Amino acid sequence: MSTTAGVPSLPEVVARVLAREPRAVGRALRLVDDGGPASHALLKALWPHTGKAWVLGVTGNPGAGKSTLCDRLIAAYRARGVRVGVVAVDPSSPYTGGAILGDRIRMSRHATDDGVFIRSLATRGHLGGLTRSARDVVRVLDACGYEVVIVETVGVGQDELEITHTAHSTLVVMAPGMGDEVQAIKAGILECADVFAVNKADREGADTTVRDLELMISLGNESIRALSKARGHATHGMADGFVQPPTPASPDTLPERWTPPITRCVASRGDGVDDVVAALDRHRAWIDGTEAGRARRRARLGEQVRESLREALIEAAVGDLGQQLDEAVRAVDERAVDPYTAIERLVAAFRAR
Ligand SMILES: Nc1nc2c(ncn2[C@@H]2O[C@H](COP(=O)(O)OP(=O)(O)OP(=O)(O)O)[C@@H](O)[C@H]2O)c(=O)[nH]1
Ligand SMILES: [Mg+2]
Repeated sequence: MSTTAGVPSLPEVVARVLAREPRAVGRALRLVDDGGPASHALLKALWPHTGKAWVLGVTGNPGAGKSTLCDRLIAAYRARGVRVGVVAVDPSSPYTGGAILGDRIRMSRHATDDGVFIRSLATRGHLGGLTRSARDVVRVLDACGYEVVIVETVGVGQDELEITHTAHSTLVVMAPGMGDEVQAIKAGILECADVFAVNKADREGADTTVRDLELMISLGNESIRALSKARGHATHGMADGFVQPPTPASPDTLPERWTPPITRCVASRGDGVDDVVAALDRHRAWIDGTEAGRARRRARLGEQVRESLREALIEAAVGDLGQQLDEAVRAVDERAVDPYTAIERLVAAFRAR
């Protein structure tokens, strides 16, 4: 690896990133965000230094208080002396400066803390590649020695759901008084929730939201399995038994099966945040300390590998088949061939190369 015209070599870049030099980290993140061969070379070189971070997904409806709660979580982990990386996949997030002034002021206390690194990913311009980008950004932060990496996403859309597959634990933030919040959220998010936080508990309706969630968890077992199966997802709802009633367990014994606990908090005041942190600690212990937890971790890794493989295969096939692909589309359009035969031929042509 040679150094030409002031361009640092790969080992130099890696050394600077591992030393958490802010400019080097920023440049590395831009590189992996863009993707491509240079990014792969960097990610391969960083890989041996990854695997230490605990990745926490924070998701939920817009305005539920995700960023406010993240801010509290950062403070809680910093109080333990843990370095925290944050990836905010959310254009309206206070991290990006897009939202309320109060949030920006609150965030600034972390901006001056070199134990915290906050990166926002714009959802625009990422057609399909957002999941990959978020996953790779998480890996860079992991390699840099951020022991906790928080990924905040709005819980709508397939991309956002996929991003939660990157996480070891997923916190779903709900808020009362936003209409049909439980209904709106159940379809996709419920199946990936490890811990629920009913935020804005200072508002009317928090009890109802908690009750709705409890009911949904107790009734949801079968429907969640059916839903997951229909979508071909190996969610933990299937793998570990998303069951009710919750297994009572003393603080030092870990349950065989994980049932998402429902916590309440007022993130804006910091009330109840300790409970959220404790529930997350417990889930982390479960993931690391039980066979079911480890199986769940492997299942998510499997999903990530499949997602990456799908992307790589599509890219390779589109690149290799080029004109043949256009011809197949034309033939199907002219009804000269049925789409199934057309696909079979394309797959055969790709395999033969
Ligand atoms: N009353 C009340 N307001 C809160 C609480 N937590 C957050 N808020 C307010 O709710 C609004 C939205 O909070 P955010 O943290 O930006 O919510 P978010 O889920 O990150 O929002 P998006 O990223 O835009 O989806 C802000 O005005 C917060 O000050 C709470 O516990 N109680
Ligand atoms: Mg936000």
